[in-house]
Amino acid sequence: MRWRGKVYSYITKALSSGEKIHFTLIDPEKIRSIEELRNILKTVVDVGTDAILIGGSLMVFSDDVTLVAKAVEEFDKPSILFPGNIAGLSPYADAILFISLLNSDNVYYIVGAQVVAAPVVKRFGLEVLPTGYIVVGSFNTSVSFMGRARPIPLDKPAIAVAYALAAKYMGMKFAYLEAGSGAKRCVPLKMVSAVKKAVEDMIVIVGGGIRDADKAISLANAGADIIVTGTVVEKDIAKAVNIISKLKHR
Ligand code: 1GP
Repeated sequence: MRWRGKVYSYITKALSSGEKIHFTLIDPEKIRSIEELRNILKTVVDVGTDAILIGGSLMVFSDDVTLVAKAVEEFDKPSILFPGNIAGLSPYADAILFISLLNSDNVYYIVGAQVVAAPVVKRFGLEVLPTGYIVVGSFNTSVSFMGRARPIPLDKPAIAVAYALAAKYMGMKFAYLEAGSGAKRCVPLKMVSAVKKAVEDMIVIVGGGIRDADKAISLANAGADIIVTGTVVEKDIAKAVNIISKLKHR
């Protein structure tokens, strides 16, 4: 928990020096053993990932989140909660992406879960990173299904811009364009560039379906400030290493 209160400035400092940021997403449901988790963390930290996101849409229990957050403490990188629901909270993380799923059809995912979580977040003392979460592309992803999202069509960047601007005007610091974990198609470059151009100093996070370094770099060049990869870390760690190292040494 050494990073508490320092995560936002760590991110903005890196961005203002021209770096792009990489977050490694660890889904507690996918962890097979603590040794494997430590190996993954060591590999991604050594190659330059900037922080570890912890979360998932299904089967997440706070004890599992705590296990991952405690493992991250062995490395000098922040742990950031990325909760799909209130069971994704843990007092052992540094910060939380306090997300509102803006294009959900269900008020629970826009503000209901957040109201339940807020006093707990305060009690835990987590650093809060206010985030407008915008689901893009397919209905056939876990985040779309579980979050009752009405995903933004891939060819409608103006709608993503409208959501991201609304998030900015409501005071959120981050806009997360999410294609969904394991998505067949990631967020289109045109959508990323339109959103970044509109929101300017707001931090744009892009994730979902990013499986190779070329795609990660194109997204960063289009305006993504932070690139998130999860599935590739679980399925092909060598590819994840390639993505991180190329992104950090563009
Ligand atoms: C999902 O954006 C993240 O929330 C990561 O997606 O698992 O497809 O890398 P992937």
